[in-house]
Amino acid sequence: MTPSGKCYGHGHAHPASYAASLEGVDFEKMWRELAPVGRYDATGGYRRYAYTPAELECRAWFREQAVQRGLDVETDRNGNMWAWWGDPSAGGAIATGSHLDSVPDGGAYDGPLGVVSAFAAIDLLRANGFTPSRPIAVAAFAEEEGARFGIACLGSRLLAGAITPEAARALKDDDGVTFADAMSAAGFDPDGIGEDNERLSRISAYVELHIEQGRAQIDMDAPVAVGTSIWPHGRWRMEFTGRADHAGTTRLDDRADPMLTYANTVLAARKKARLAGAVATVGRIACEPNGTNAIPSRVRAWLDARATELSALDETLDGLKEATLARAERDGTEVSFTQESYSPEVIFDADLRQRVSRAVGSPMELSTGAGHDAGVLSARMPTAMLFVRNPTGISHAPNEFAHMDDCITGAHALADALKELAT
Ligand code: HGY
Ligand code: MN
Ligand code: MN
Repeated sequence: MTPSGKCYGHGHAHPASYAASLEGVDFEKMWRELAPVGRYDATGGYRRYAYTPAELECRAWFREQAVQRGLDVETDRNGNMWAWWGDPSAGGAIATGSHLDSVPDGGAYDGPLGVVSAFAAIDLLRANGFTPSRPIAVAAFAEEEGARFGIACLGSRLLAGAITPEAARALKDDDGVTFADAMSAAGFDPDGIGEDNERLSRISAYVELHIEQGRAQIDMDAPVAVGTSIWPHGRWRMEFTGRADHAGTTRLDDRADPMLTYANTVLAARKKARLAGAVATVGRIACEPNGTNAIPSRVRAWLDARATELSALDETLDGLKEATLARAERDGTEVSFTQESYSPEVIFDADLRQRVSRAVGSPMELSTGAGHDAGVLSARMPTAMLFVRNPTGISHAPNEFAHMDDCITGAHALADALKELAT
């Protein structure tokens, strides 16, 4: 059993007392306030893209939660938000939180569950009379999904020095708006972005709670799990260039049709991934000029590829590039691969993982193919992750779901972890 007398590891139905023991904490109130922000009614999914009105409204919600709790709230030079319980200059802080931005038509939980749970955990600790001996911070990292500017975990990468300010400023969204212009338009200073060693030096560990993006916990009947690792994964932009021409009057043999090379590449990606034991996805495509009766001049498509082993990821990419170049040769088209975002395998800090695991009752452990800010920050500090059961196993889609009592169990677990680390 854990300090709070709760047991998270074995998935027993949670006594209604959990909801009662959240007195002073209104998890559901926070959830209800945030839920409508950036929700696209036609699909039920979320469109909270970095520095767009919906995401700025999420930032206002974050600020409100912090102010209501008397936490000092700030936005750092990289657009990441922080709410401090205690004086950050004391150093040795324990940070927790996640992100508020979403993928296109994403679910309600991916990101926000970690931020709401962080505020709820602070409420729980305060309701139980706990005073931390070191500062605790709730963080909401910017552009974690890379849905607008293409690079995952852009805010935490900038903080950690994992991407140069110049490269970040030049990133463009689908409308050609640069990251620099988007930051400026939202009232932030793009000239200030970059590695923030002073801030990093004040934080001794980061614990991120996240909805599970798979089915392991429902199959193991575990409401809470502890993360062990994040698979290596990346994103590559593929550009297929051909010759625009008339769809009706151009003989098949006279065509250099980039759509054909692209189509074969998608099939080859699935085949190479299956053979290598990896996963590969093409979910985003841009066709120019995108006319019904015109052979395209160019097709751009983005590959997301991941694997438990780096060798499997490399094998998938190498095999795909070879197959695609051969096909382009046949089609008379050109193809280029550009790596846009890459995250090496992350093995979470063993000591921190054990401390967190013990504090929450040693629940099941989980490796994940999903990237997180905790993965990026693990290069600069010990990080750990807690996962909350997702009965659908679905994520990055409107049907992503977690039962409220599992969410509350997760908030209790996070509170126990923070209590262990901040004592
Ligand atoms: O794509 C991911 O793995 C994460 O959800 N950003
Ligand atoms: Mn995500
Ligand atoms: Mn996420």
